[in-house]
Amino acid sequence: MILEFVVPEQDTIVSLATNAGESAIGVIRISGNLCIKLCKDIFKTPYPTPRKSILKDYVSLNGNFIDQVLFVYFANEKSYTGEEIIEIAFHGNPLIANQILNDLLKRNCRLANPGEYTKRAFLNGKIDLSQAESVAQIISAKSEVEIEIANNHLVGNFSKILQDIQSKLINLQARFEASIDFPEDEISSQNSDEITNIISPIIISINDLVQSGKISKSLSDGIKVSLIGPPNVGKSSIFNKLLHEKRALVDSKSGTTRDYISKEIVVNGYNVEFFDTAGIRKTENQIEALGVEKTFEILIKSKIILLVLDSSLPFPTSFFERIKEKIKSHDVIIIGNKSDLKKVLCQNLLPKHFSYVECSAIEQNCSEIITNEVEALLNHKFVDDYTTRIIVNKRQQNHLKHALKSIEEVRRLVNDSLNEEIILQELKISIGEINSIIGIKDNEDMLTELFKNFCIGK
Ligand SMILES: Nc1nc2c(ncn2[C@@H]2O[C@H](COP(=O)(O)OP(=O)(O)OP(=O)(O)O)[C@@H](O)[C@H]2O)c(=O)[nH]1
Ligand SMILES: [Mg+2]
Repeated sequence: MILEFVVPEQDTIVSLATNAGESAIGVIRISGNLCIKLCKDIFKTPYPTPRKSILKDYVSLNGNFIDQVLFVYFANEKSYTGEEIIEIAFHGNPLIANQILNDLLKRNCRLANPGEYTKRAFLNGKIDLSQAESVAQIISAKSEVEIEIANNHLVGNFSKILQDIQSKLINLQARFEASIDFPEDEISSQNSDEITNIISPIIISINDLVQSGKISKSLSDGIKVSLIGPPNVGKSSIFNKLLHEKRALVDSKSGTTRDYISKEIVVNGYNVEFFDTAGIRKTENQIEALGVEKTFEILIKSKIILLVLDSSLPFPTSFFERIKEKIKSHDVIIIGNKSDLKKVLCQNLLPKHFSYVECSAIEQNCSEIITNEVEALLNHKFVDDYTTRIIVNKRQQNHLKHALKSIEEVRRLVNDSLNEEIILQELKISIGEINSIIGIKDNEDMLTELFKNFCIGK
């Protein structure tokens, strides 16, 4: 492990921890070694019991009563930042917040920078860097699944995997160093098999983590799910049912929808953007033809396609001919709509590898039937494969990719029984990359870049 020497942060920082605006209660948080003095000077409580709310008048330095507040003191060994903390809950008026903040600045505190509390928690060894990042992810998450994943990182499940990889790599490093220092311990071909057996599972687990990075963007941006099908099959009717509002125009004439429309909704924790599109058919109408072109643009961008068919009509052969190449690499759910009418559609003609559900857009349970299918597919696609629910962000993914490259190189060099010094060099690169995810404390530029995206007060 790399030994770090960290200079403790000296300033006592202060900021509003809640939103700046009218609210029932506002909270100001102070972190640093002035806290005990502030308890004594402001609240006449020189020995506050940690983690206990105390009701006091907040009286400013120049003797003015500002507000009746509740304050809580946290001792440094049991606080978020690893320093002494005071949280002051006041009546949620922005004017009161300003008065208290100004008074604290006069008492030698300074305003906190974005993410500075979490940065201090990291520097004081309360959390590692990947956990610090998960704090920001929890706050900015757009879907419940993201919150669940970020919480999983915060409790250290991701860190545990990294530490496990790290300790295996460090053991290997020690072996190679020994064999360089004591050539009689040279890595034999028998040893080389053993080393390959250690490295291969590491490669698999890093590769899994790298792959998980691909989905973090989809989860935060919203997952595009489009309703595609021939005209008049009920795409717009289903779209309205999914949204629980009459958003799209519905008509018995074919070719009603021209421009696509979309709306984001939360489907069982996932942030999903549904698209209603123009029905696909050959048409002389120029506007409708342009609409069909747009449908194909949306189709390409979609993660999931809800292929809507009218189950009361025969299998639409020419429609399938036209789209089969285009949907080949997509996740598709075929929806046999209009199940309230007599079924004519021959299910045997449908591609077997897509799932198929029937529903009726004029019945109540339509939305539930479809969202259950979508959720099952999303769970399978995004979460089930990552049973540990660990999904890496872009920064972590980059370090993992570099680590992977070096470890694969180590495996190749070991198999070819090449020079141990070169192997050791590659091994050290991979250890350095893993270290950068957990966090090296002396890289100020990297820390500044990472914490600047946090909100103030966190
Ligand atoms: N019986 C029955 N009629 C339906 C159902 N879903 C839609 N319809 C009717 O089918 C017609 C077409 O519905 P739309 O939702 O406009 O179909 P669409 O696929 O969006 O059509 P285009 O925009 O023209 O491509 C309307 O008259 C709807 O009322 C259903 O489940 N059962
Ligand atoms: Mg329509």
